[in-house]
Amino acid sequence: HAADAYRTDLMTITRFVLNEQSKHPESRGDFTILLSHIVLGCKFVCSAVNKAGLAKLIGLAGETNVQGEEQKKLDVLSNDVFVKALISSGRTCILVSEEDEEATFVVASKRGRYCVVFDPLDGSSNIDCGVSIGTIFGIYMMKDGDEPTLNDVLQPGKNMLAAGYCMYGSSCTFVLSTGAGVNGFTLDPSLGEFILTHPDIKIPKKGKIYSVNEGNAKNWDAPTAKYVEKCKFPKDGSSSKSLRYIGSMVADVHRTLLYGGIFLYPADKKSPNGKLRVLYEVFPMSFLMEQAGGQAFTGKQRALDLVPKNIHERSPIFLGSYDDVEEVKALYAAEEKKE
Ligand code: P6P
Repeated sequence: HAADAYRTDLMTITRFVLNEQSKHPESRGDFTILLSHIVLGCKFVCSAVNKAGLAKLIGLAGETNVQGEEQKKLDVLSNDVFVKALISSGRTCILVSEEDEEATFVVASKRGRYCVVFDPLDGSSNIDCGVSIGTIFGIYMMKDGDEPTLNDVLQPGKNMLAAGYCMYGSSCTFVLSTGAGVNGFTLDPSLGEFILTHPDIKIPKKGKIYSVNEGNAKNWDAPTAKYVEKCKFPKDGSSSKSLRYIGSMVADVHRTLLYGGIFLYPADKKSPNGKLRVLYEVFPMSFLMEQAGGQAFTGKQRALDLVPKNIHERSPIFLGSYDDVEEVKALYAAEEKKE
């Protein structure tokens, strides 16, 4: 009867994080408070994105961001919301945003111990055509000492305490890891709560999909070219992989996480470090992939071992199913032997 239609053991993201917190009796709940502010930001952006077409938010804000791309109003709005929410949490000391050239150092009276790196609205060039976009974030604990410095955010990705993304698509999906696996939550707009819908996500060990912008093929290096060729014309008689490329990292990575396969944004002659940003695109997605049983490789090393030198640094990235990334690593290792 009707009552059965309502699940009563609602596991909201807040309850979930509180459960996690209870495993660390020493914690004072600062992380839970920080995360609740990130979740609030995502709920706001979700609502703004869903109304964008109606609210005429689409269109240029007139300025350009550090990437030289024209900022759309939703970019500006999302960045403002996250910066304000994170500062008001009273738990952060440094913020790095894709939209801001310089890091934000939180005023002492509002300062906490966490450093948050984020892309408030990744894939924003897709806003106007309704393709899924998302917020990507990573969280570090500041290093010892009292005064926060840039070194607190120029840490290798393996030092992150947590990472996640929120995808604004047909539904609003929040995927999070705090270092003990990956869990997915879906926003129930009638409750305004994120409900646990994808517990303990594990990426298939091997996938049937590869995801890359083939338009850059003429500029790829040999190992990448060989790998993509292998996806299309496998020598071992196996069937070729399907190509799925949305051009919005959160959407491409979310599909890879759930269905398996590999997402790659390799280096090319024009951009030797690829296109994606280390702190708030490569690291959070690599962190999630490892936590889900996959892996992430830069073409030279494990992505999470990379030590960034500046906050908007880029890196090539190959991430996804463990076995698929292993094949890329073998091709790069073989190339290295030749040199
Ligand atoms: P390309 C979107 O602009 C973005 O930053 C990522 O979300 C996406 O994966 C990538 O760039 C797409 O880049 O060069 O294939 O259009």
